[in-house]
Amino acid sequence: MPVAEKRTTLQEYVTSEWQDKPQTSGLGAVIMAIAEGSCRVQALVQQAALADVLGVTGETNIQGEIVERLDTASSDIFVETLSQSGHVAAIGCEEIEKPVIVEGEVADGFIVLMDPLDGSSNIDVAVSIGSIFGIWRKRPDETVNDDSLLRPGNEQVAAAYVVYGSSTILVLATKNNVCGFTLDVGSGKFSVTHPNIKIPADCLYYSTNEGNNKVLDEPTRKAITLLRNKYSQRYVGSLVADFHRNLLKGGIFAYPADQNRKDGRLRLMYEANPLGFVVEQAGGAASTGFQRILDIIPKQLHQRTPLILGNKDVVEETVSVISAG
Ligand code: P6P
Repeated sequence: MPVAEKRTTLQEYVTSEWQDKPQTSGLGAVIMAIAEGSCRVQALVQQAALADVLGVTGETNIQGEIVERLDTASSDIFVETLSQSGHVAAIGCEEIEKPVIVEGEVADGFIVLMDPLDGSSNIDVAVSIGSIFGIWRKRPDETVNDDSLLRPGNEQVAAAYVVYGSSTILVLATKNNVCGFTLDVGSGKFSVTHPNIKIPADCLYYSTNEGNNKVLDEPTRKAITLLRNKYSQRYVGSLVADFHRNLLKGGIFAYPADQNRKDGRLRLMYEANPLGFVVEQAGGAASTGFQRILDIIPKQLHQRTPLILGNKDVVEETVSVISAG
């Protein structure tokens, strides 16, 4: 019986990779806070699934209420673990209208923007969902206020997402390094399973809601047709699940602007920016169709954006068609 190799845990990874580097000291504590919160959210997501079975009597309000509670519960969990990390100065969250300013002096504080549970409406059909985090270092000597969170994605120092699927995987990106960790539910520890992630050279999939074709403008409709003619369609309807598959297998995700959503559907600060950071560090690209996502100067915490991200050559080709007018 082969002896299972000892995998590097997330704690060992952040300690060995970052502990003594000034530009990342403290960042490890933020990542471990995300990991701790993810363990707790994963347990809730499983419970909600079981609760859904209990709700089989058709009382959809039970599931509806549980799913709603799950969004709020996930938000509360991550606000708690991040605030207690001792290295987070402020938190922006899809579930919370205003920024959470963490009390007390935080020397080397980070600012975290998060979608604590994206795609939670998929829980009642047992589809993978996820949590998404963008991490910025607060400016030196800055007294953090609401405007401190409106930073362009190109100033992120790290980003992470967790996909709660057939396994629970945390993907962590820092400059030029993307690494995946899988949760051992028994021990509650994440260990390295996907070192040095790079998006494959060949694009296999395109992920878009084909039902929106009727409301796309002509150049965008043409761009989607080109994708349809070249790649296989894979669309879960859960951003993190679609993105994670495309990152590992090669693919492009597109939620462009349309007649009903002039600014797109997805959120800039805690969906597009973090995933745009991850995909760029893995060799891919992220665009609105007209502009690099990470270069957008944000105006509002919850502003939306069109989002096209994945294989760099395919994103660039898609953008050239969309922006040709
Ligand atoms: P549509 C889930 O609600 C979500 O915010 C993302 O996770 C997902 O990519 C998108 O919406 C799906 O939107 O319009 O295709 O249902």
